[in-house]
Amino acid sequence: MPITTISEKLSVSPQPSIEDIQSLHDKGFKTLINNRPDDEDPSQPGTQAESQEAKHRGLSYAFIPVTAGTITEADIRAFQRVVDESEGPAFAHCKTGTRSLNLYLIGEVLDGRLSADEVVEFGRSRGFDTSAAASWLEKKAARRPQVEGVFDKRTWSVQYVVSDPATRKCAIIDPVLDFDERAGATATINADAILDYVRDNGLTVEWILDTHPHADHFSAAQYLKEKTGAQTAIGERVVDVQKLWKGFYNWPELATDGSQWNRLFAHGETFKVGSIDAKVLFSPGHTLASITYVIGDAAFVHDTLFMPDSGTARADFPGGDARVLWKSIQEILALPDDTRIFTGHDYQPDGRAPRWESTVADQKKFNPHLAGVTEGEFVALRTKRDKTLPMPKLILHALQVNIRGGRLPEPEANGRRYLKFPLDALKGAAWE
Ligand SMILES: N[C@@H](CCC(=O)N[C@@H](CS)C(=O)NCC(=O)O)C(=O)O
Ligand SMILES: [Fe+2]
Repeated sequence: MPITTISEKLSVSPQPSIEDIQSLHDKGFKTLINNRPDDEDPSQPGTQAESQEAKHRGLSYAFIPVTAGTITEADIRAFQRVVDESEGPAFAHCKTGTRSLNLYLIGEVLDGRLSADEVVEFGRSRGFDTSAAASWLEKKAARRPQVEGVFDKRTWSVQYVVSDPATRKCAIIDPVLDFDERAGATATINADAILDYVRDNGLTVEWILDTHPHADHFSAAQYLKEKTGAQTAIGERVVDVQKLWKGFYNWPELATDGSQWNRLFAHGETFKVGSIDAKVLFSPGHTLASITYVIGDAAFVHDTLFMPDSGTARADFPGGDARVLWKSIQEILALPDDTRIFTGHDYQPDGRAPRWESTVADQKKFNPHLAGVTEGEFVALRTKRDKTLPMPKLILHALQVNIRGGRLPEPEANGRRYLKFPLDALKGAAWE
């Protein structure tokens, strides 16, 4: 049994026999890791026999079976955890040792201790063909969209251009159409800056995505659709928000079938941004229709989680619900720990510069609304805080535009557009 020492904590080897396993303890190993699925060939001992023998010899045992083409990040993290937690050197094997070494190498690159270019040579110099680890890392890099955040300081909103480096196709998420409520003036400063970025980077816009009908700014989806011809989309439950606000605005003529968008996404639906896979999670609680877009390794969570130093979104708008928001957040936090989380607002606590990117791991560890907090505590703190928050200053302006996909009201006979406000419709809202 040729054993190759990889590090102080890890050696790899081809399939050991039961007698070989008996000798591991004397060789100073503390843990046996089996990376080989059972039944690959009839002569292998299999996990039950290996585990029994390991325990008999006082070794810890871990079964993390993988095949070359189906290694997941969870496998890599599980492998790392076992090696880390081993009280001394760990001994890992598959059929030849290559898969075990690949798991190690991918983990080293993901954690920045090794560069992806060094993976093949690392294996070759030790007698292994580790090209499968290199291609795993290449594929992962291709799944990683480039994300450009554009901060709108008037509404503390973050708009995104998410692009696929391979095809140069992109999606725009939650674009803002500028509005000054004092002058009743609209402008396309933010949307035009986004279009400049798209042009300067040679991108083609495939999608204009909204995470929910925003209550604090107009959506620039319609304007950008006219400029780019891209498809607009939002969560399918937007129809419930339309029905709710149709009543508030007393607009019998409003179509409440979501026909104002090109596509309505349901929970679990998938689509592509260029060659990158994207998936939709239904994330209600802040609104009835909120969704999260998971594009490659990046999740656009908009008003669920804010930055870890800022907590979470409010849940007191019509159709909001703190308990439902908690559930949606738990689903987001169940994504892999290194998923990049991009929030939709940053209210710049203590005047710090705006920030919008975190990770699932950061959120779990540092977000004061989540770390060590139970569902009951979350609901209590969210409800208490929401009682103190006045309505966003543009809620009544924004929803009449956003439930129509970012379309301004039609002009009247004089060519001018007018907004309409229900008085005393939002009961119980805090006054500033
Ligand atoms: N002062 C802002 C408030 C905006 C607001 O209510 N933002 C929502 C997201 S649309 C939120 O969750 N705020 C959380 C908080 O302020 O704690 C405005 O008037 O626009
Ligand atoms: Fe919002």
